[in-house]
Amino acid sequence: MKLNRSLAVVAGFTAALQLATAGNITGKVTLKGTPPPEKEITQVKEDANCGKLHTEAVKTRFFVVGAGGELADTVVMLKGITGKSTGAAAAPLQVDQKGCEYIPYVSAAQTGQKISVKNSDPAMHNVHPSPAATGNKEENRAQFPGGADLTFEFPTAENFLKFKCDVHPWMFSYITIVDHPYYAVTGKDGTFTIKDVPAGKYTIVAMHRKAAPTGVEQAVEVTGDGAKAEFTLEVK
Ligand SMILES: [Cu+2]
Repeated sequence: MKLNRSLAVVAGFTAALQLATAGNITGKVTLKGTPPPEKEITQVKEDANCGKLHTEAVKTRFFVVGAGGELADTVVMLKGITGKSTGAAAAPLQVDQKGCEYIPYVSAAQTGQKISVKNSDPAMHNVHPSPAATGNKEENRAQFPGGADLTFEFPTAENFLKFKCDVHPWMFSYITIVDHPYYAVTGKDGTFTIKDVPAGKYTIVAMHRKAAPTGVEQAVEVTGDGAKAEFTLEVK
């Protein structure tokens, strides 16, 4: 009887350890094919305030891709998880307006996480998130040079929520709102790391605004050693 109880305690402890196991999902997103050349945004140099902030032509940022096809600005996240946001406790996502462009162009935040928008320009901007999902509020807020950072947050998951500027019609930023912390956005080397994913089987999705706007999915199993996921997206 005593032995059985000890075994039960050991079994319970082992189960708790397994539950607590988590790992990182790492991987890379590669673009197959040659993307169309980026176009110059001629309005920038024609603008009295913004033109002088650049010495080189400002171009669209549809495909930020390396020599080996490494694809930036891809949102990679676990699918089908809701109500797990830790956004309220997370550090704000920082977005800047510099040279009359939003930086970053593509990013992601959690539901309830603060999104802090800065104006580093000697020009006025008008920060205008225009969400599509129910519950996410459209706002339109002027921001003068040297003005305080503006803060936004959204309660509903939404892919590529568009921020625009009503003063400069070429300015866009796309922020994907996720209802859990298991996401990442690829950098210029195409890689991503989704940290501390509890062990288990998931569907992981990679979304790129031009190459995979509705996402490409694959199955992934996370163990204590983590998991790997490689994506190849095609130019459409
Ligand atoms: Cu602007």
